[in-house]
Amino acid sequence: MEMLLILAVIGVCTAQFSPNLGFGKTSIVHLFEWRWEDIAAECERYLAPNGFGGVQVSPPNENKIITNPSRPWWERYQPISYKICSRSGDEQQFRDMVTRCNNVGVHIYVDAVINHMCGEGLGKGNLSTCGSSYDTDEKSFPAVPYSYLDFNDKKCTTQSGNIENYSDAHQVRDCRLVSLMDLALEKEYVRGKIADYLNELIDIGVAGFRIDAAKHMWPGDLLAIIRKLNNLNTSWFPNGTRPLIFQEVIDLGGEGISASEYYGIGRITEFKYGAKLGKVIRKWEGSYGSREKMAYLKNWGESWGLMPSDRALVFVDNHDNQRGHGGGGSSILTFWESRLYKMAVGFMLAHPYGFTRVMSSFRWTRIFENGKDKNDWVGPPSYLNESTMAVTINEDSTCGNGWVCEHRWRQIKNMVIFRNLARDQPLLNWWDNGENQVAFGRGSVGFIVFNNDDWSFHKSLQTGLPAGIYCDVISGQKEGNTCTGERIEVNGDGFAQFSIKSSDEDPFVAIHINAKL
Ligand code: QV4
Ligand code: CA
Repeated sequence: MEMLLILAVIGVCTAQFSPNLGFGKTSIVHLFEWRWEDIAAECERYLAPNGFGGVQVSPPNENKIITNPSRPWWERYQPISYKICSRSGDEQQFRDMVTRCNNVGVHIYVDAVINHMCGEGLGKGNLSTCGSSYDTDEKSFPAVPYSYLDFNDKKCTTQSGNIENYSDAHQVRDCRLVSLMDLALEKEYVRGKIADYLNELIDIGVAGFRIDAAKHMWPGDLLAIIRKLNNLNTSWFPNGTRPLIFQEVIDLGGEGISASEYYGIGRITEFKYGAKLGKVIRKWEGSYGSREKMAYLKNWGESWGLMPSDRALVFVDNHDNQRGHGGGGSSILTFWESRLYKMAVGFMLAHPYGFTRVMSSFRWTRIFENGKDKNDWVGPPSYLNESTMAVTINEDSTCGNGWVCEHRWRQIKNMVIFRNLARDQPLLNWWDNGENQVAFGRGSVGFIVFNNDDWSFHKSLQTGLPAGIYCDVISGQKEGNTCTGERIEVNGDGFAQFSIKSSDEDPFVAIHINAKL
């Protein structure tokens, strides 16, 4: 009896680390700022057929409409209520998206903004995405409702009321993040309102949550909220399935709060991953003063100071650090530097460490002044009436209307498939030249080779794969029984000859058993 009880408790506690992906799936994609109706269509026409397991969606709840600057993407991080009503669509459209995506085995993960409401000092009004009123002077959000009793101001001791010093854990949790009105999460009432919101989403069919600004919440408060959450909707998930929780804690070291404080609650966004991998692919100086090189990736993972793999949600860039917000710094690679970016995403998807998230962005006009992008606020492509533009699909399967759709880039899409095939396979047959030419395999299902040096690569390597002719899924892909890219012949002993010029458009090659001709 006692044993059963212990097992039951452990079951409840560990389940929120599971990605809750359909069988054989390994990755999700962040469709940043997409409309619900476009996501629904994308699940059916592209994500399901190409092995994507899920979508992280932008915050679905009602937010403050910001007019200065005009409709920045970041207005969605300023909640006014928990009504499902945003620039991405209304509740009906959200429900339709979740249903249609779940029905094709692609799950939805919601960005949950629960640490705060909108910025202070906005006064009184109803300029919100659903027209709900707010009064920041009275600290009142009637559509929840929250009143002045539900905010943290009494606990915060800084002069400004804002976080001033990130080495003081009390400030970081009890004061305002960039003036955003900080909720008193120790209050049962506040916890209940948040849990009601998240439970409504769970009942609609979502599979988990990104917890925005988790570093700014006491782990105990957050855990208390997570414990109130329902199991997932049994129309699509097995009985007793807990929602996946991944917490946004930016821990690059050297602050008062460490990501490890949150290991017990769920997974955590590993910001060191993209920062360090960016340095390696750029061949910048590393922590020890010498130039980083890909050969050092031989022990990539925990040995690099990354958190335990089963706690990590990993990504090359996210919606913040691709435009200079949040953590990571200048080493972060994005679609703007597509050649290096594809290598970084390719490496991430081939390597067994962590649970992987692919970024999918919109384009904006960058204006750099003193190294900072003045247009870092610019919102999604939009029509004159300020509504978000539809994602159109071009004949070559790229996206129109300013949507970048990195997840549709052949190299990235094919590596998502590679990762699915390799999911239970160990990293084997590592090879490197001591510089920036590296190769490794995943069991006997896949093999990848990179040449990030300034000279040609020409070598025979042990792939671990069965003999045959394979199609490189980076320079092309297998279509029917033909290969639109380079062919690689694996001999009976597992060896294959690889040639990669440093001038190649994509200086890497990947083969896997499903790309055998
Ligand atoms: C400004 C000043 C304040 C001042 C205030 C009032 O900075 O000092 O008191 O005006 O005059 C926007 C503006 C910001 C403004 C604030 C409040 O950019 O200048 O404050 O609104 O009006 C996003 C954006 C923020 C944006 C916020 C709310 O990145 O720029 O702030 O949305 O609209 C840390 C955290 C981490 C966080 C990261 C960005 O530890 O949790 O910073 N990341 C998440 C999200 C991120 C989001 C938030 C948290 C907040 O990923 O997108 O911030 O929900 O590292
Ligand atoms: Ca807080």
